[in-house]
Amino acid sequence: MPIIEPENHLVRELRGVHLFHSPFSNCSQRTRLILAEKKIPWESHVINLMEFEHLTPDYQGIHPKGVVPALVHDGTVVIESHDIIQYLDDHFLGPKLMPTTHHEKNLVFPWMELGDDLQISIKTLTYEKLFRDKFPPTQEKFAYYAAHQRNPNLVDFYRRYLEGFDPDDLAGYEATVGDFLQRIDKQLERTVWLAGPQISLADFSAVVNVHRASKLGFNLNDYPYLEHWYNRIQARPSFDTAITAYVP
Ligand SMILES: N[C@@H](CCC(=O)N[C@@H](CS)C(=O)NCC(=O)O)C(=O)O
Repeated sequence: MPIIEPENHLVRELRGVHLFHSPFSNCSQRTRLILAEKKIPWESHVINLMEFEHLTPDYQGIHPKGVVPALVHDGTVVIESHDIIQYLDDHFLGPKLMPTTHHEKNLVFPWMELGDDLQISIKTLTYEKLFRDKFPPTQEKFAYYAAHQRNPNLVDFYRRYLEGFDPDDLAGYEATVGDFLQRIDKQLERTVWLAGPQISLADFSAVVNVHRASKLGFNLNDYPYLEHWYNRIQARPSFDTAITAYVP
């Protein structure tokens, strides 16, 4: 569980639950969903990624990888959205979203791993299809990004955004997201929720990527079991609180 020692010592003074997050970020949405499901009171620190607010020394001193989200709970800093949601489930009252037996947990973990693996596909398609026109990359923005982002992988990503992504890579990412949707649909033909009869962290982990896939133009009607499941999750109050209230 990535509990980290922040360089920015000021966050150690924070009491209660604080989330450093971005409205449209799928990883942030995942953590906000769990906060809402468990009805945990929290303080919001919005980080505007397009204004490069995650590149400030203050924020990079909280999250050493220079991304959102980051959770601070009574001065303890937790990073990585899947670790944050497990931390929240472990440390707070409310519905238990991680099952307790070893066997059941092993049905949840693969969905979270899949979510981590999917991130590069989701991110690249998002930048290409949703951001390129709205937030076009420029040489100046890249220079600023490269000078302030400590994470070399992200600098390389931004360079590829500026120069244009490889069309073969984009096709591969489209296929990967399609496979992900297919895999969810197949699972939901057999079980009510992704990891069995109870809703769990697996569902909340995956739904943010399904939501993004719909915005990226994937046709969810092609996946009937998935679509029914997505409708059920969208009908929960947490979906509005954590997702549509930020970006309709
Ligand atoms: N594995 C991380 C991924 C976090 C991540 O990629 N965050 C994105 C937003 S969804 C970000 O902050 N990107 C900033 C950038 O690429 O400059 C997690 O699950 O928390």
